Order: sequence, then C-alpha cells, then structure tokens
Amino acid sequence: MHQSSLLFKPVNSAASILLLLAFLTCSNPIPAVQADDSSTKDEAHSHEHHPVTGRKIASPGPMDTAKFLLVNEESKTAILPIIATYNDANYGMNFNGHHRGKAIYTVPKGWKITVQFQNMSPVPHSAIIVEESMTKKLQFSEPYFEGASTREPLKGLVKKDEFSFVADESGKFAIACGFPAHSASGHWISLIISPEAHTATLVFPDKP
Ligand SMILES: [Cu+2]
Repeated sequence: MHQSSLLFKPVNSAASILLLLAFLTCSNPIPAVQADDSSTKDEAHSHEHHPVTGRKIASPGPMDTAKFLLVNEESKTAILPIIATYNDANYGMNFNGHHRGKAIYTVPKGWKITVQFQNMSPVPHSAIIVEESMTKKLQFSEPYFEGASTREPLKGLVKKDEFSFVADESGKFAIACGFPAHSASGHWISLIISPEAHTATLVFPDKP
C-alpha cells in the first residue's frame, strides 16, 4: 500500500510536466518571419510534436539566403530580415544563426536598406549599424548612418522593430547588437557598402 502511493506521485508530477510542456508549446506560436502568411496551412491536426527549447521558434530549418535578403534592383532597395537568437549558436547571440561576421551582406552604395529586426529570445537584443572596426567595443552610442538602429539599442527589445537608412557611404560595416558587451562577444554580422556592386548579395564565408 505504502509503495503504491509512493509510485503514484512521480507519475503525477511527470503528467503535470507533460501538461505544462504541452501548454508552453501551444502558447508559443511560431512567428512568421515574412509578411507572407501562406504557411498557416491546415496543419492543426497533424501529430507533429515540436521539441521545447528556450527559444520561441521550434525548428529553424535549413539556412536560406532568399529568406534573409529581399532585393529590388529597380527601386535600389534591400530588405534585410535580421533575427536575433535564430538558433542556439554563440549562446543565442547570433543574427540568422550567424555571428562574428560569418554572414556578409553586400549592398551597393546609395541603396536604401531596411532592417526588419525580430528577437526570438526573452533576452533583449538590438540591431545597430556601426563600422566593423567598432564591433570589439563594449557599447555604442550612435549608429553610423542616421536612424540606423532599432529603438534604444542599449536597452534592446524582445519583439520586433524596423528601421531604414540610405547607405550613402561605402565601407565595411556591421549589423551589431547594441546591448552592452554582446557585439564584443560576437553578436554581429557584416555589412559591406560597395561602390562597385550592382546588386545586393548575402554570402556565408564558411559555407562552400
Ligand atoms: Cu545581443
């Protein structure tokens, strides 16, 4: 008798943990990265179970260049969807899964750049355009181009923000996290403003 009541307790708590996990999984909708919402198909009745991670997104999927760069050559516009804590790389201090310059955007000089920032983590992050040589600094006061940061980059934010600027000067820049010490810890990727480039590109130097 005594043993059966002892046995019952672990089963109970295991069940409540499962219930809690189920609740957490359901209450964390997978955010849409792009405006296109066609992914909300009739998947409600499928029996796929997403693993529960610390991030709000369940599975990042394969790296996809097209997903992270939208180019309009006619209007000379580049849209950069920049997702902080896209996965667990560099303890979450990554943009689109990359850190320390291991993703390189190149945009022609004079183009308009729009950064669509999204943070997948409960830890605040931000995005600010600085010179690449500044990335070792513990914090930045101002973006290099006027208006080229999410709001209050030092404080960071946990949701979405967007900013645009005209890349009217060429050079080696970085899309860095403005939260203190994050950029110095590698939370930045590269942005080259090129006088020679004819279109915007995104490359990953470590990938073949
Ligand atoms: Cu950060």
